[in-house]
Amino acid sequence: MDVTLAEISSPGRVDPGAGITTEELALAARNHGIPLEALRYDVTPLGLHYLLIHYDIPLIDPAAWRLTVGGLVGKTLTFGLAELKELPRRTVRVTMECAGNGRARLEPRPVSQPWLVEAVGTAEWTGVPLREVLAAAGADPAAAEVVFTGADHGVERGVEQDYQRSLPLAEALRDEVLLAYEMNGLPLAPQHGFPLRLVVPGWYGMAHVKWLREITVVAEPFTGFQQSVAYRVRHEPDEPGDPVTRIHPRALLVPPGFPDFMSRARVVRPGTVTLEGRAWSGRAPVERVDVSVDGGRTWSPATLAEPDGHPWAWRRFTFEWAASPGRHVLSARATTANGDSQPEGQAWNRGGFVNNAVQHVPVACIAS
Ligand SMILES: Nc1nc2c(c(=O)[nH]1)N[C@H]1C(S)=C(S)[C@@H](COP(=O)(O)O)O[C@H]1N2
Ligand SMILES: [Mo]
Repeated sequence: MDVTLAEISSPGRVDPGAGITTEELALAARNHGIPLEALRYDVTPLGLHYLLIHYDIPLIDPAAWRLTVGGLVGKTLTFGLAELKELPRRTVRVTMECAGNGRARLEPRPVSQPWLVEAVGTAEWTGVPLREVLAAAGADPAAAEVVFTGADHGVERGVEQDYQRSLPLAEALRDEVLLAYEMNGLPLAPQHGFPLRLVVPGWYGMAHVKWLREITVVAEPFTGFQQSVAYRVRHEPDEPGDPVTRIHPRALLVPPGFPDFMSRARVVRPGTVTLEGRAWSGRAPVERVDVSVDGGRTWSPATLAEPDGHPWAWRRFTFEWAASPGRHVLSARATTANGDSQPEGQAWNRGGFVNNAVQHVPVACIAS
């Protein structure tokens, strides 16, 4: 009997049931999040950064690998890895977050990678500014977009594809957009895009195309699957929806005290507990963080670390909490210089994108 891609590929769907499926469990086991205690580090140590991989990690021989830069350019260029490393290099510290972070808390639940809040990490990316490569090829300044193609291949909702995303030309030409070949000072790991990935500071993760093999300058807005079908905020399945672009503000607490193994419930001792966390946004700098220790009824300003010259990375905050015996619910909420903040309720959409609802951390304060 013949079988078609449409038969083996899962449709886009929302699940009114309470429990996640084994398909979602399999995705969650492949694509791990940051252990929340690792929010303590300014730069996420290698291996603790979250991962999101749609298909398989491609096996790439760096000696044979080439990047092609073509489309609306004066001259189509190909680069080997050593040639790219001879171009000007720059390091940028970037907080990256998956657009689906927060999805698993939505009701009904969009069926996909079931992130709670842990799809975030901060890395020091080193590479050549994309604009250098576009200038070398003579990209047409009147072009609309630049399309980035990865070496990974799969099928999604019945559509066979290479992973591809585009950026408007003006975004592609920003100084801090990189073709990165190093992460935290080491060659990219296979799971993070070896040998080369795009890094677009401020944008949700889907824009940072891994395992880059081709860059194409185009005259019309790109309409590939990951641009016009996936990564759109939709309430109805058949509406065009709004594209997901820059990271909305979010603050997360380092889980205080110590955890229960299974439930992850937190235990602290009575007395002064220094709460700490990280806050970020790709839309405007985070300007304040407020903390609640009573389930969001009252809020007090946290102390924000001074800006440290890394405008695309998260900011640390601290808060002194006088913990008394009993049950408590802790929360943190980020606000940007634009007055952009985090909602109390869930911003539901079919894909489960951009759910930056305020986090609630239940804590039991128990005398030893
Ligand atoms: N080629 C390719 N690039 C990709 C992806 C992918 O599946 N294939 N996943 C994207 C998504 S959805 C995210 S959130 C980030 C995750 O990057 P990381 O795994 O290095 O944290 O990579 C993006 N780049
Ligand atoms: Mo993502």
